[in-house]
Amino acid sequence: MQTTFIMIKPDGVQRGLVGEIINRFEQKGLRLVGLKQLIPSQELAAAHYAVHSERPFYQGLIKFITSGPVVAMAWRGVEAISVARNLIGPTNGREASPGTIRGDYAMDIGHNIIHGSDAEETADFELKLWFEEELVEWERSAENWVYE
Ligand code: IDP
Ligand code: MG
Repeated sequence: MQTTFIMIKPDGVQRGLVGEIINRFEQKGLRLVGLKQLIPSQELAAAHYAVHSERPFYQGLIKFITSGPVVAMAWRGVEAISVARNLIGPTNGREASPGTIRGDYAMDIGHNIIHGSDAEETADFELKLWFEEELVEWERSAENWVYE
């Protein structure tokens, strides 16, 4: 089992895609173990995107992520990190395949609706950063039907 950090970015919230996106993760069979809406502070956004701090798009990215509410989530399942990345699709919405979240809803590389952790170490770091210890431990009864 892995837990991955997923964030619906301000464009996804403003465009009314919160329910649609949660639905996709839920119906896939992942278990929701953390959920909150917040307007990220400068500090939180900077910590989250620290790896990109030298990139030319960094200032614009921080401005975008702090511009309004995001929906932060934690989803758990077998290989949840790669499963979620596959649901999300590649960074550039124009290149993402239909059927993926970015492929279906995004036309831009920056405004691309959603974030998902890319590895176990980044998932651990991001979950701690956004949720500290607030994740919810529970068993999803449907998992007996999701997994053999
Ligand atoms: P990812 O979200 O698919 O993992 P990363 O390369 O980690 O993509 O970049 C983090 C975020 O930074 C992207 O989701 C996107 O919002 C933004 N970003 C990445 N590359 C560009 C760019 O070339 N121009 C503008 N924004 C970008
Ligand atoms: Mg990334």
